[in-house]
Amino acid sequence: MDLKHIRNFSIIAHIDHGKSTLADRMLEITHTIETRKMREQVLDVMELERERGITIKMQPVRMEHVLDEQKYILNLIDTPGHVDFSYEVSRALKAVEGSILLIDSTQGVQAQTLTTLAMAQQGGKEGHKKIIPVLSKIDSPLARIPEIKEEVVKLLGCNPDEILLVSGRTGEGVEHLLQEIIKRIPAPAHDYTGDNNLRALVFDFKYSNHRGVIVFVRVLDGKVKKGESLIFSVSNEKFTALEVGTFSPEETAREYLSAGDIGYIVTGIKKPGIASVGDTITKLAHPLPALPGYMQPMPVVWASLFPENADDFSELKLALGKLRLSDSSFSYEEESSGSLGRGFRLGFLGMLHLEIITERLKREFDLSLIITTPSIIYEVVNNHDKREKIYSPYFFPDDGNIKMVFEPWVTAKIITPAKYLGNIMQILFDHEAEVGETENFGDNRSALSVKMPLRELMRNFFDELKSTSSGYGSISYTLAEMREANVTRLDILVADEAVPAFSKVVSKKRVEEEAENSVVKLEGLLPRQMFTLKIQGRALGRIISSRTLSGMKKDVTQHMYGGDITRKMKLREKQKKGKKKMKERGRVNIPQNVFLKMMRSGNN
Ligand SMILES: Nc1nc2c(ncn2[C@@H]2O[C@H](COP(=O)(O)OP(=O)(O)O)[C@@H](O)[C@H]2O)c(=O)[nH]1
Ligand SMILES: [Mg+2]
Repeated sequence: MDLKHIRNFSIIAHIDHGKSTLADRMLEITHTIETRKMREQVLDVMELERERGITIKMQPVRMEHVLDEQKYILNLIDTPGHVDFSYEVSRALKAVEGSILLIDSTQGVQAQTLTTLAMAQQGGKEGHKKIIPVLSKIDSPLARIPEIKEEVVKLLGCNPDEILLVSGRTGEGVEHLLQEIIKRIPAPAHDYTGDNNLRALVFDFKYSNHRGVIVFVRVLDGKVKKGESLIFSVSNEKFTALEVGTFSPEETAREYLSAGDIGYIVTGIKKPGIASVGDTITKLAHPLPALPGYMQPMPVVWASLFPENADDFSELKLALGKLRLSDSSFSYEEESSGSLGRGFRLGFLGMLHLEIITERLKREFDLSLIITTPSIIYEVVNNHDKREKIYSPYFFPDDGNIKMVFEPWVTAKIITPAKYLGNIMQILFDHEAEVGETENFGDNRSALSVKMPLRELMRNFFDELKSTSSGYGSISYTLAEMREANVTRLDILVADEAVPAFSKVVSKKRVEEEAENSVVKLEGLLPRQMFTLKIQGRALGRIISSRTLSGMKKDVTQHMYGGDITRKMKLREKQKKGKKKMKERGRVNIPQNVFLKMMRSGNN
């Protein structure tokens, strides 16, 4: 296809503003997906995405549309809206010439609207990334079209007539939007001509057991065909294109991909760590300079994973390698701890990201894992003036050996209806925030600029903001400077022994409350044991919270009615073994779901 007749664009927005639903209607109108195969948010293909009703991974899809008797190729990339997945958005933006900035006409501009817009405005070749403002959900009785239009005009400095109106639910305005995409978004341009001058930007990838790594590419220059010898510019790895194709949205093989296209290349590479997002693919016989890649994402929260059974270490390593091939935004590094053995320290882009990754490890790889309480990074200066980064609370030194501690702060923007400001100020105060400017933001809404410790943001701030603002407040944040912190390590003891996975670093001011919360939560989660045991919180050199979990005397087979005697024997055998293990290790066996539940904030 001639470059003139290709348009590449993404849909960006705050979470739940209707991106995936709008994409559904586009797929229908362009007959990309047969009506009988259509389902809601069809581009959310992952099981977890469908269960939670959110988009986690970006999803490209190729559509065809006719305008004035000319056929156009429209490559759309649907993106996630949650702040933890902004890295997906930033990568998608590099593969396209323009974006639809979708704003929910019942909600108005939200925090992530601003963040994604900022990303779209700074991205783009020669900075000519086009933004089309679109109001969504105009069918809703709650839509406030004139007011929200005004907000958008203020935000973009655009003409009100440039703002389009759509409903993903009824399909109203979608056909017109497709036409406007063709008119307003520039056709792709290229630097080199000639089929051999291939440059393809890797913006994502996935892994298939049979076909190895499948890279998602935006072809900038040249042409690529099945069977050709290619090379990754940065990792310098050679491979043969086993197949090339486009997304419909499932992979559909094609004869070739050429400049302007968005598609995939099957590499056959099975080793992890070779393909990376931001790398450039060129022809082996005709290498070209690499395209500017992507910035490494900055993890904000860390947690360590240990196999429950030490023999599973290599299996866990393999699993992480594979998972990394479908999510390039988490990092992992080997770590060992005296009592937990060998494991990995993982870096995540937020708590939701952490939850998704641990959930996927459990589901997709069936591993039994011990997961430590998530923590942010601290920099500790010890009594010998050595400055050290601490990722895991159980490595956080005792108070006696600390001279100073530093922790990351964030700059955040909160958008809320003005009537909730008072309550929000209260939780901001409670979370040690410094409140900066307040801007009036259209129809009785305010935008607050604040700074707060990342530690406090991670202490359930998102949920508290949601509940104090009846769901209307939204927040986006970026990491800022390191500042001195007044924190200490809190250990949780079970049967007089500290469980490293439950240690956390907390504000000294809140240590009692935190200890009590953890101890009570654990008391509620830990299954009763054969014997009475103590659950305690210890910090600043003393026990500050304590509960006793009474024991039970019970035959483990008691709950089975009659039944299979060999199963009963097995259970008794297991119980014996279990007891032996407890004695050996001198501690209580803690089931995996207890770690998972302790890890999550709140009381779920
Ligand atoms: N009334 C109405 N609801 C919509 C419309 N589009 C999406 N929704 C609803 O808004 C929610 C979020 O939609 P989704 O497409 O998943 O949003 P995304 O997070 O931006 O991808 C879902 O409950 C949709 O049913 C629309 O045009 N009208
Ligand atoms: Mg979505």
